[in-house]
Amino acid sequence: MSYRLSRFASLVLGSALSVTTLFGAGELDKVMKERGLTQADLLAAAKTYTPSGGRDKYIVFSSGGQSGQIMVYGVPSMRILKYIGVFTPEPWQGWGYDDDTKKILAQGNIRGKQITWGDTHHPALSETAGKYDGKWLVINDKANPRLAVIDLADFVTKQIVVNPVFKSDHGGAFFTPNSEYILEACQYAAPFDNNYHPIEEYKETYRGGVTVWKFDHEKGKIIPEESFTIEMPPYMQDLSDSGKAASNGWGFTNSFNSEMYTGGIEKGLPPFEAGMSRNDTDFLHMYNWKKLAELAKDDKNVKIINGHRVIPMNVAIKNDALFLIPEPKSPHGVDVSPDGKSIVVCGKLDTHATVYDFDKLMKAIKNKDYVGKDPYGIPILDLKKTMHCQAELGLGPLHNQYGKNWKDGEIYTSLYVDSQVVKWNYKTCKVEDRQNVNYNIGHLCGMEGKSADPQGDYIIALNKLAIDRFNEIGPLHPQNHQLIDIRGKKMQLLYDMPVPLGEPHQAVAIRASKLHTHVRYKMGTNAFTGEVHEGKTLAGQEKIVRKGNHVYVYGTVVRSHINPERVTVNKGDIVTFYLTNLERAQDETHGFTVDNYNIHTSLEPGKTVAATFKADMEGVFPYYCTEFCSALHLEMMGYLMVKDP
Ligand code: CUK
Ligand code: CUA
Repeated sequence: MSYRLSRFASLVLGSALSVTTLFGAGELDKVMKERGLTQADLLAAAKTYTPSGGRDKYIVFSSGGQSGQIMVYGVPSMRILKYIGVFTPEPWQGWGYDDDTKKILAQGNIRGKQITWGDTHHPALSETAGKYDGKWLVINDKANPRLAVIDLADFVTKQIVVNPVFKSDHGGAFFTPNSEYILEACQYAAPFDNNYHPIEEYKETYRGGVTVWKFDHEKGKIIPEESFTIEMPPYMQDLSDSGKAASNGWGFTNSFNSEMYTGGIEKGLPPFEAGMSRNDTDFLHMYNWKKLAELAKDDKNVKIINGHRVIPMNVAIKNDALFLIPEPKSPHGVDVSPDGKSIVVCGKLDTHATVYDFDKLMKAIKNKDYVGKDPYGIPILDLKKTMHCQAELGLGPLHNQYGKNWKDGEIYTSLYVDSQVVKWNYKTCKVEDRQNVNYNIGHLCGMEGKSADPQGDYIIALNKLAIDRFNEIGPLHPQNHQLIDIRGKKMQLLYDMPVPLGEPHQAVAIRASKLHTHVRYKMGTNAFTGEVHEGKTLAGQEKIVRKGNHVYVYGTVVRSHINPERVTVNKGDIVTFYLTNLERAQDETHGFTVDNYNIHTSLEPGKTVAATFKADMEGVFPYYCTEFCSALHLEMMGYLMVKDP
């Protein structure tokens, strides 16, 4: 081993011991040679490698895109820890295969129709004074406009709500600074009612908007009855952010298609992408959700559509609660600074990021300093007078995250077309560093990088394409999340993580120390409601009860048996298995299935579940525990016998 290398390795290992004593002569050198590793690789490895039993500093919640789920991983190890079943059935967790989870999934039915997939985009962590409090996680489904609430005490989805007026969403979920509300912006404009309206009546009958969902921060429940939607023009609303600190009370949502173009490629008209991007600017929407929430309580300020309160544009305008500001061509991300004073918008067809000054926005509003009104009468503020500066970043700027030195202007922006992360200063609008990523980055994820308390340390590039980064696995490639060290003056790329679960759009990271999860449930808990389960059964209470043609099995599971072990029913009976896991030991989960009946449950210690099905097939059906829980796991079984009476 060369002198330089062993010196370097001692540095990396933080030890004065010579590397030769640690590894035997030349061991490290040999491995490096064999694997073609450079010294930079070694340093990156030392920064990410987590020895067995080690923990990560941060936990990341990433959207699962088309999987309709959420992926959880640790930083800096980039080890995947869990997929959380959200909008899509997830068999391991029994999500969608037992009664209790089916009930939650059914909350997401749209007009009575069951939807078994979702397109998750933007996870959001609940906040207290703009800082992540580690209690709740909310995510949107763009395809079927819904929000889901995940309880961070057990990483389980507890509620799904359907947007009553939108036909798609995108700019959500975003918590207001004390989690009073969750903002969810529309994407593709459509009629708010459920009727047919010809596209020729686009300007009159199609609408965009932002739904302001009331959130019970204590209970972690969205309260639809106390929620409302702000009607907006049929510009395609896009990403949003909630104001905080200085700008608390305001929401910001950008848009594309201020042209209100309606397509028609089949008729020889320009395609959507051409018609929608003619204007040099689109509109940043700025709305006072706090004021509108008060107004929405009064019946005379709202119209009811699909049983939901909608504040018409004219009411918002009259109350000085809705404004537009021009923003560069087809913007995507809008990201409010930790102090709420700067609003950074990226125009994805423009090379610039635009920094708006909240004080200037307020001044323009106060002085009624409008450059005009849009066709719906919404006042338009002056871009030049409300802007702080514009930074020329490169091609395809999309999203922003703030660094630890945000007070001095530290910010990071993703460039989709240039495949770069740019470090720049939003106070001076000067570029400071660039890091190439592989390839075509969408969002980027800082460590609490959009809260009031950015931690710095890392940026994760959520790349849309992986191309040549991993082993070949067929035409459908994984996505590539790249971990970047931002602690130094120059960014350093540390690690590529393949993501094999749909396209993650946005991810949010929280300090692991802020999460306080249960190890087990209180005995007999329905994990999805947090209440005592109706089927709670303790040791010695096991029984089989018949009520008419409905057979209820009150059972227990504990290493290494299921009690009861034989259940005999008549063909055509309805069967409900109530099962309680009596274990108190950490990680002693049992699973349960009845073969051929499409039933599966996960029974973490203390949990009770119900699984109901119609015994419509005659025969003998083994049931068994699906988790290898003990040396006698295979013996943890029983028989369901279905006879023709
Ligand atoms: S995103 Cu949803 S289109 Cu840039 Cu927030 Cu990927
Ligand atoms: Cu319980 Cu296997």
